[in-house]
Amino acid sequence: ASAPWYSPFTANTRAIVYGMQPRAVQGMLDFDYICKRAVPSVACMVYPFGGNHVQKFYWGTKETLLPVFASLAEAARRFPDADVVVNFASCRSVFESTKEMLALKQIRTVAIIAEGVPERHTRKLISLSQKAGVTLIGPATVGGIKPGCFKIGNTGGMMDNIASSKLYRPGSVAYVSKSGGMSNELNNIVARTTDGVYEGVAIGGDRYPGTTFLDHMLRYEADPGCKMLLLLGEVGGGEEYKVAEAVRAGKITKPVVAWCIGTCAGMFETEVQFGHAGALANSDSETAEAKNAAMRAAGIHVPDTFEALPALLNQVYSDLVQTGRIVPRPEPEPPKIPIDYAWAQELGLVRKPASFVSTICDDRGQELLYAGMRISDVFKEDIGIGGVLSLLWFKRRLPAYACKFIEMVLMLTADHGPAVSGAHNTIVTARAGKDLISSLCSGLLTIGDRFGGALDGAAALFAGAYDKGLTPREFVDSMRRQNKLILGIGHKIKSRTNPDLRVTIITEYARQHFPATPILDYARAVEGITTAKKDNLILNVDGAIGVLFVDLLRHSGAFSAEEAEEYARIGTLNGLFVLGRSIGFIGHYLDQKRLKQGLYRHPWDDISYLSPAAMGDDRVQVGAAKIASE
Ligand code: Q5B
Repeated sequence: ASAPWYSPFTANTRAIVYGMQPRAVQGMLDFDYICKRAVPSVACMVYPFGGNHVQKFYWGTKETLLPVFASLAEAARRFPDADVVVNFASCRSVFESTKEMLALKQIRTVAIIAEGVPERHTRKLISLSQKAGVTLIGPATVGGIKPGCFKIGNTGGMMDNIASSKLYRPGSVAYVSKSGGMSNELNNIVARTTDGVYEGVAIGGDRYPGTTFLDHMLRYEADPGCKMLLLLGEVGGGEEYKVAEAVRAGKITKPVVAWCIGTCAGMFETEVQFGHAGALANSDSETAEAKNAAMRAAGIHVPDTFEALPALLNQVYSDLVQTGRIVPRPEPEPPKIPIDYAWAQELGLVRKPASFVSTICDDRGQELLYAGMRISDVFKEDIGIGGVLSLLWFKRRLPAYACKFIEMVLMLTADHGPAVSGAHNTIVTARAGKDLISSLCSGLLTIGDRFGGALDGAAALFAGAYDKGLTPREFVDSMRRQNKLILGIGHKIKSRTNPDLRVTIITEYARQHFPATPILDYARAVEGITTAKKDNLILNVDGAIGVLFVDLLRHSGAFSAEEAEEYARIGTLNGLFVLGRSIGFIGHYLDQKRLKQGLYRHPWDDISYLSPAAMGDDRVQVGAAKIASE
């Protein structure tokens, strides 16, 4: 059965929310839940962008899905029982969307939240809504609330506010106001001075509200659930006179308490425009004082000041109780309100062990922080990529010479031609049609002990031998005895006679700027022994960077001995080569794509095809003879 005309909101009301307003919808569902509604009041949402889909919400502590439709027509067709639309469309699109809502036969109530709707549009919508018999609440309103039944959008504020004003169960007092903020104040006052709110509507602060004070007061008069009326008017307009007239004419017989705010306007020398578009007295009759006097004269209970309103409400309510017109109901147990984890955490009510710990970068605040340094300061202080790396890798600022050293390493290792293993693989991958990241990864995955990934190993070997007090000769001999190559020694093309200038540049810089370079000196002494054996067994670029980084970690004063040891152990130094060489690999990838190089196939004449027999391996023939004999 459809609800009576005076009751647009019941415990069965189903609404369509127009616009993507997940917070407002969650607020409505939370309200429904603590009111113990059987089904959520929001049937679905309409959002013209993004197609039909579903959105996840909480129903109490559990999760539920609400459909989102791209068109209002489809939403209405799928939910024929939905007779309320909460319209969150902006002031630009609200006119067209509301017209569409008013044309739907099933819709009985539309709340328009948008502010700044042109008055000519509102007046047209009022005319259309009256023709269609639709209750139009707003524009420029937070909406309204009916405890136990329905809440429009964000009305009532947060759940703790709703609970403290006991809006989860009906009282006897129905109010109408213009302002959403003042509605919250009324919810609070009514809850403290009476048995609570029966229904409350904020009609909005525009000069032409969709429905007026009187429209709602007449509804409340007709509604047997409402025992007492409250009106909070304001300076400007003359709607309060219509309510006074209705009381005088006996159209409203239930006790009415009213106050018109803005009495302070008289203290100003010029006319005062209060917050709402309509809150300006254009004549003496539109002043708050004149309207309060008229309402008082009509028999409405009007206090002397706003501060006296609560006491007056309590007095009128107590009279109704005493005369038996209100029978106070037993107070239900206050509902348990599920609160969102994020909010509970902000209030300091819950804690949980984090799954992740991160100590280098914080993106949560207004400004990104690198190891505590604001990104704006990173640029203000011009710390460069070396400075950024030192913050993100080592969580500290390093001296300028160290940052410069890091930058030199990245520049030196950026590329060493297309022939090296990693660049070769990047090129082959790019030519196989793969994308940048795949090609880059293919190159990076080639980095290892022999190619580009010998920095940490070299650092550990040289520093270890030095710390053990081995002479360079003893170190070389011990490595030979173990049949191990010395990481950081040897190069495919560079040699004593064809020196690697990268090594020269970086070691000269370190000798000039580092406080000490004992591990470099030690490695150079080892190089003296290995190059005596073979010209290409030089301290290579991996080795030079590796040992220099140990010298930096140990002697810059920025690291403890344990930290210096740990950084070498956890692979930090190979990271430098990986980072630097990524620049080159990406360059090779782009180069190949630019040149539109086709699939690479290695030429046969560059492969020695050797059959097992040619290698003196007769296992294939023996196997074949065995199969034949079986
Ligand atoms: N012998 C680099 O070898 C290379 C010896 C050694 C003692 C050694 C080799 C090696 C250690 C790993 C290392 C980083 C494979 C290199 C880099 C970045 C790059 C690359 C680029 C760029 C070269 C001939 C004779 C043999 C060996 C002996 C060789 N290395 N003895 N310690 N380390 N080094 N990798 O020339 O008696 O004849 O049997 O693994 O530090 O990757 O530009 O290309 O920027 O991209 O092929 O610079 O040194 O020499 O293996 O034929 O050996 O020397 O035992 O002795 P080769 P092999 P024997 S920098």
